[in-house]
Amino acid sequence: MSRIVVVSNRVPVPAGNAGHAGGLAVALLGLMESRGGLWFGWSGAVTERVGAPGFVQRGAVGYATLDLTEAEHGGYYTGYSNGVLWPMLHSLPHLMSFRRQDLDTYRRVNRRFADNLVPLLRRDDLIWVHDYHLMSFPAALRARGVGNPTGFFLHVPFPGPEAASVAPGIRGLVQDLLTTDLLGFQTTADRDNFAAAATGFTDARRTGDAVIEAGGREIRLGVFPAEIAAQEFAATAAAEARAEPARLLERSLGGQALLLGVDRLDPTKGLPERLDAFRRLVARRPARSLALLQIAAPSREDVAVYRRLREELDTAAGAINSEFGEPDWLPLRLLARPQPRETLAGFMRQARVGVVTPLRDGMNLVAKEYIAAQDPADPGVLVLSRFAGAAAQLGSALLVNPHDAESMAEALAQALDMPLAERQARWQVAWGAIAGASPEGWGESFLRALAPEELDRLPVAGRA
Ligand code: ADQ
Repeated sequence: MSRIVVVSNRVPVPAGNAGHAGGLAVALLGLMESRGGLWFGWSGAVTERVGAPGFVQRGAVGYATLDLTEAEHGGYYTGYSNGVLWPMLHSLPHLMSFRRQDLDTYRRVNRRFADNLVPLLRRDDLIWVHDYHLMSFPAALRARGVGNPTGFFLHVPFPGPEAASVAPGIRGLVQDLLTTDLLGFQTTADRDNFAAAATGFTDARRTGDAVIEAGGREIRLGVFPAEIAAQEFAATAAAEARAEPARLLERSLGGQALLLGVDRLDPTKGLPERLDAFRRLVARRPARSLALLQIAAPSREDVAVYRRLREELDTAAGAINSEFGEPDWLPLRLLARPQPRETLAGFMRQARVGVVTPLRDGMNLVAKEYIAAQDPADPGVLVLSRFAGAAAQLGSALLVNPHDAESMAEALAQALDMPLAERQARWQVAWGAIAGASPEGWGESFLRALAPEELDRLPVAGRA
């Protein structure tokens, strides 16, 4: 049976046997453990000495990781991946900051990763590359003679060709991706945008909904929406709603309706726009009737845009509280700290409204987590950006345009006032869309598409 080789920028090396990583990482791990696998990528460390990959074996899974030098980290990770590709792929070109040498470093690091993976490969490995940090990696493997089935999954959106073309270097990277066998996307829109870019930027031809022909080869395109462990998350939420953090939160609310936002502190998540909508909502509702808890975990703090966003949010939050607060009540609680996943599940179950309003998002797993966390007898309402990939599956949420603060405020009010029967009906539809899915099922469907001949040999989701 083929071994799975996962390649991603960060590698969730378990700290010990009891160590665990979050979400999709855990799911992929489950798949790899059942067949044996290798996980390859950056260690997370920045050093001046770059040598052979470090290697750790945990059960059937081996982790091979490389350190980055300071210059590589600055050019490949902070510079081109997060300073150019991330904003472009999320259609926020004004946040791009391009330096020619960063693109060179990006390509060089992708090649160095390939140089270090090649000696570890076996003839029948299935190679699965993840995300925008590694767009030239598949071509680097091919250039080194690797002919194994190779798939690539993009976790973030892909914009239309004109929007994509603003990122210097993107044409070459699209070309590089056409050396794979399978390209996976979160939504059909992302798939179609990529296909348009591929046919526009290169000699490739789209010969079917799910096929591109380039260089005399066929590259398959697939849509694989990322999933959560919905049943498990629902059980956690039900248990955690009775635990200490949720009880303390409830007591502090004293009957106010809770609105909840949970995000990484990132310009794509639409946080200033969300606070603007919330300010308009607060202005219209009686004092002490509601509270927004916005949890925004800092990320990429070495990128200037992210530091400025933090300041902007702090200022906006202060302004809302100083304008509308009372001696005994503040409408907004902004926490720039991550919270344990279980605690978040309990908070989500308590929240009357889940506010998930990114400007753009590949999927947004928080939207799915919020649905999974609800009490079916008395569910809250999800207010969801129509520009999150999740909107394709969760159409029964209140869908909003995050650029329209006024209508977002109206949607928040509608959510707060929604009668029980409508809340239940909307929630049932949303739950129906995610209840049977799992991250394991997601991983399996990608691997089955990559290697159809192994169809019967892959484990089936839900079966032990
Ligand atoms: P992310 O942009 O990181 O992922 P998302 O899918 O929303 O975004 O969340 C990932 C996980 O982090 C969720 O399980 C969430 O609960 C957790 N999380 C978020 N904020 C947190 C906080 N403040 N404290 C603690 N935990 C928090 C990328 C893409 C997404 C895509 C995923 C998976 O950008 O669009 O859904 O990959 O493919």
